[in-house]
Order: sequence, then structure tokens, then C-alpha cells
Amino acid sequence: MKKILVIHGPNLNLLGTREPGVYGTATLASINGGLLKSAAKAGAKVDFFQSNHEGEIVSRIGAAPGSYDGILINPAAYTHTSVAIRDAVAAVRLPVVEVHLSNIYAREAFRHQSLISPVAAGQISGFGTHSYELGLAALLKLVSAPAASSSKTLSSKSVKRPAAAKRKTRR
Ligand code: CA2
Repeated sequence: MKKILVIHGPNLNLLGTREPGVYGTATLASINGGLLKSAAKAGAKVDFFQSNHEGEIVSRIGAAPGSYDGILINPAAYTHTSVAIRDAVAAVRLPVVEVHLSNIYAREAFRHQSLISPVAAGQISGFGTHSYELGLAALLKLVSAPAASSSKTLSSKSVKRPAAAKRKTRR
């Protein structure tokens, strides 16, 4: 049975109590409940961790190998600031999928950059609580793929470009 660690970053414990216009009315408990059900349907197990402290998140990521097959993370505000979480994600030998409730690219300029996405397997942003469900499905697909095709991420190097695009850049 595949095991996934879900990490929620700072202030996500406040979901459903404030700023419903931006983050919706769902609580963290209801998001976790939905993920538990989806994971069970897929024959997987999920554990949850929420912290407002950067170091605690770094430590949880580092301790995950051996106990988990992948990590689903909403780093919240640390998305845009934390070199420490980025380094932990880059170092951990597990696939990590980054999720956001809001579309961070449609918000203030300081939210447009994610320090995490370049070292994550992928990012899902802007679908409200559904971002978590999509992220879990993507992560379960990644961790269940046969070894040969389960690369941590598809980098720009491994994505095949159409022949026409290749010709253009050669000139
Ligand atoms: O859209 C997301 O999921 C974010 O990761 C949420 C973060 C924000 O800093 C990111 O730019 C995007 C904020 C999480 C705090 O959530 C609150 C919920 C209710 C009340 C106050 C904050």
C-alpha cells in the first residue's frame, strides 16, 4: 500500500474561518477528510501534518523516506520565500507535488514566484480544494508507475518538442 504524507504550511489551519473570498469555506479538516476518502478508494494511505514553522516542515520532509512513497505539499507563504524548504524538497528522494488553493499567478506579483516548483515533480494551482485532489491523483500515479517510467519529474530536457519547434531554434 502506497503511503503519502500531506504537508500544510503556515496559516492553513485558519481555512474556513477567515478570508473565504480568497480561500473558500472549506476547513483543513474537511480537505483532509476528502483526501482520506480518495486515498482509501485508490488503496493508499495518507497522513497529515500542518505547521506554521519552517524548520518543522523541513524536518518532516527530510524524515519522510522510509515511511512514505511521496509528499503532497501546500507550502503556503513559504512557497515564495523558503530556500530551506526548497532544498529539503530537492534533497529528498521522493516525488513531491506542490498544490495551491488559489491561482498564485493571478494574484499579487510577490506570489508569482514559487521557489518550490523547480524542484517539485509538478504544481497544481487555482482549483480550490480540488487542487489537493488533483495533486493526490497525480502523485499516486507517479508513485505507482513502473520503475523505468517513474522519473521524479519531466524536465524540459526530457519533454519532446515538435520537429518544427526544433528546426526553429537551430537557426
Ligand atoms: O493558494 C494557496 O494555497 C496559498 O498557498 C495559500 C497561502 C498563500 O500565502 C499562498 O500565496 C497561496 C496562504 C495560506 C493562508 O490561508 C489562510 C486561510 C484563511 C485565513 C488566512 C489565511
